[in-house]
Amino acid sequence: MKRYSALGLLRNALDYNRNWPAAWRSPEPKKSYDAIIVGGGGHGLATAYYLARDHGLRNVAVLEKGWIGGGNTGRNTSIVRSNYLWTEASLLYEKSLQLWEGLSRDLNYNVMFSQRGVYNLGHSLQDMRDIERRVNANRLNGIDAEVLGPAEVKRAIPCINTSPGARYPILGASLQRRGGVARHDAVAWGFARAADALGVDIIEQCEVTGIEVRAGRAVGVATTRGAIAADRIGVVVAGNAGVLAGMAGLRLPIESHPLQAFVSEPIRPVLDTVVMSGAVHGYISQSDKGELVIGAGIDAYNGYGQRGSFPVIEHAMQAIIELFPAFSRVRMLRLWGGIVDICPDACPIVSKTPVQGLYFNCGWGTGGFKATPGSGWVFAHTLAHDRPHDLNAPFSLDRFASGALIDEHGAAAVAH
Ligand code: FAD
Ligand code: PYC
Repeated sequence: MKRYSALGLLRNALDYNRNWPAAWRSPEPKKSYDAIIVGGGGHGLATAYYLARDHGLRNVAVLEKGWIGGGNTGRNTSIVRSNYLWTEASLLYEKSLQLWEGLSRDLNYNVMFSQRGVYNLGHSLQDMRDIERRVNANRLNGIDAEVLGPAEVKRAIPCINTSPGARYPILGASLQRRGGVARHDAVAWGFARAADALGVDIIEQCEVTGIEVRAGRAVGVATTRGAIAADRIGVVVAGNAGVLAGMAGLRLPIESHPLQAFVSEPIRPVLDTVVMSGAVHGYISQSDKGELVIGAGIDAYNGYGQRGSFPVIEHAMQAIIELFPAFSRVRMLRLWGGIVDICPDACPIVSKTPVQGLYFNCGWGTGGFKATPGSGWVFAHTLAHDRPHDLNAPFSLDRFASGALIDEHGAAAVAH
C-alpha cells in the first residue's frame, strides 16, 4: 500500500495535484470473476476488502452504477453505536463497533472515527422504561451503556433545554460513550483503496441491469458495460435491493423510503457529542467543520427519489429547536435525501437466497452506516463459505417464513 510523505504532499500541492496518483485503479471489467459485488457503497466495498484480506479471494469486482459512496454511504449522518435491544442485533453491531475502533489503522486511512458518545433521550415515563430495559440488555451483552438523569444530561450538554416546561421535557437519556461519528466518504475511500491494493477491481459507472440465472444458479450479470460471469454474486444496493431481487425472480420483504438530512452554516464548537431523540424525531451532532449535522425521520411514502418532502423538514427542525432553542437563529445550508431499505422488523437481511450463488445484504434501513465494517465482514464470510457466520445467521431470509423476527424499531431510534 502506498504511503505519502510530507515532501510528497507538498510536491503534489505545488503542482496542483497533477501527478497525484489515483487512490484506486479504474480497470475495464474482465469477462469473469470469482465473485462480483453489486453496489459500491461502504458495505459492498467492505465486503470486497474482507473477501480479499481474510478469505484469499482476489479475483473480485465491485460494480457501481454511479460513483463509490454516492448512495446512502455518502448521505448519512454518520452515527455509530451498538446499543440495540436484542442479543442477535447487539452482537452484530458490537462486532462492527469493534472493527471501527481499529479501522483507520487497519485501512491505513483516517476514517475520522470519533468516539464522542451518543445520547438517546427519554421524554416520558415509558421512554425511560424502554431506555432502562435496553441499557440492562446491553450490559448483559458486555456493551457499554448508562442511564442518566436530566441534570447529568444538562451538565454534559449545556446548550440542551432540560426545562420541565418544554413540550417534550427531557426525563433522562441512555449514553453509549464508545459511540460517535465517522467521516462517511472517507470510509468508502479507505475501503476502496485497501481493496484495490489487494487486487479487487472497482468499476464505477457500471450499472447491473440483469442477473443471469441458469438451472437455479446465478452465473453472471448483465451490465451497461457488457455481460460479466461470476461464481458468486453479492448484492449490496440498499434502497435498490428490491429492484435487483426482481432481476433474479425474487421478492424481498423490503420497502424503500426517502430519508433526509441537513447541515447548517458552520458555527463555533458548541456540541461535542451526538444527541438523538426518537420521540421528537431528530438527531444532531456537530461536524469538525462546525456545521450542525441534523437528521429526520423517514418520509412515509415509498419511493426511489433521493429527496424528501417539506413537512418532514419542518418536523425535524421543530424537534431540534425544541431541544436546542439557541439553534433557532442558525441558518441551514444544504439538505439531501437517500433511499433507505426497511424490513418489517427494522433489522437487516444478510443472507443466502433460494438462487444458488446469489446472496443479498440489505434492509439496513436508517441505521446501516454504523454496521459498515461488520456487515462487510460477515457478508464476506457468507460468500466465501456459502453459509452465514454465526453473527449473521439470525438475519437470514428464512426468518420471514419462520417468524423469528428481531424487532429493533425502538433501538433504530429514527421514526419509521
Ligand atoms: P449505499 O451506500 O447506498 O450503496 C449502495 C450502492 O449500490 C449505491 O452506491 C448505488 O449507486 C449502488 N447501486 C444501486 N443499484 C445498482 C445497480 N443496479 N448496479 C450497480 N450499482 C447499484 N446509518 C447509521 O448507522 N447512522 C446514521 O447516522 C445514519 N444516518 C442516515 C441518514 C440518512 C439521510 C440516510 C439516507 C441514511 C442514514 N443511515 C444511517 C443509513 C445508512 O446510510 C445506510 O444504511 C448505509 O449507508 C447503507 O450502506 P450501503 O453500502 O448498503 O448502501
Ligand atoms: O441508526 O443511529 C442510527 C441513526 C441515526 C440517524 C439515522 N440513523
